[in-house]
Amino acid sequence: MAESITLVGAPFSTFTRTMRMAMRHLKVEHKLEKTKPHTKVAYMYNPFGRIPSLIHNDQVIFETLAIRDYIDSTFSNALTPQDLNTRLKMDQLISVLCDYIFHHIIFGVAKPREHYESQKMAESKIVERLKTPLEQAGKIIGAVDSMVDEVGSFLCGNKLTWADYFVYPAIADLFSLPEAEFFREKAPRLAKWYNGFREREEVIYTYPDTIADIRSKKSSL
Ligand SMILES: N[C@@H](CCC(=O)N[C@@H](CS)C(=O)NCC(=O)O)C(=O)O
Repeated sequence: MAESITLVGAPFSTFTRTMRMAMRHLKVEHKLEKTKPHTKVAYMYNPFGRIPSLIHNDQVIFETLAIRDYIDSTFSNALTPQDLNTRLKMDQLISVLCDYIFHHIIFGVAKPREHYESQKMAESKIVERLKTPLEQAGKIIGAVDSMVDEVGSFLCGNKLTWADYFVYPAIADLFSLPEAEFFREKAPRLAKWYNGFREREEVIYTYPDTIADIRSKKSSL
């Protein structure tokens, strides 16, 4: 029987993009069933209505950490380092992304900015409202930066790992905000890594319809 592999998610979703990039890099052929969070389709595969979910033949896997484990165990574990110290660094970065980066930077700055812009709030007022959350976000991104290896092209040094695919989509979206320069200054190692990583084929392939892409189209109008 031919393999059937479907990722259920949306191009703008950072966690969906993580999986799309990783599977493309690992040459796991799959189709993308496009759905937003909290649709009927999203709830069919995830009791919380979140995305992404992975469907492999009759098996449904939701939550990206479980999807990562499934890909490692079923298709290829090339993105998980065998060396304990590199693996610990990778897991710490993924955990930091799912917690601090999401809570304090995405939900603290990026989403409120999106909301204020959709309400046509004046830019000066947005800047004023974001002042305190941005200070907090600056501390967080600075702390993340200190975790990035100084040598090598990847977050964990010379080894491409899951951490690169987890962290990249959120950073790419953050670097598309008017606050990008502030973030780059607070996180020079992340900025350097981002500048190299953004040229990769799987990164370019998954760029259309991301938040960064949508914002770049808006600003060129
Ligand atoms: N813990 C979930 C997080 C997934 C997640 O939050 N996905 C976002 C899209 S990137 C979503 O579905 N958001 C809808 C919401 O926050 O209610 C996982 O690892 O899969």
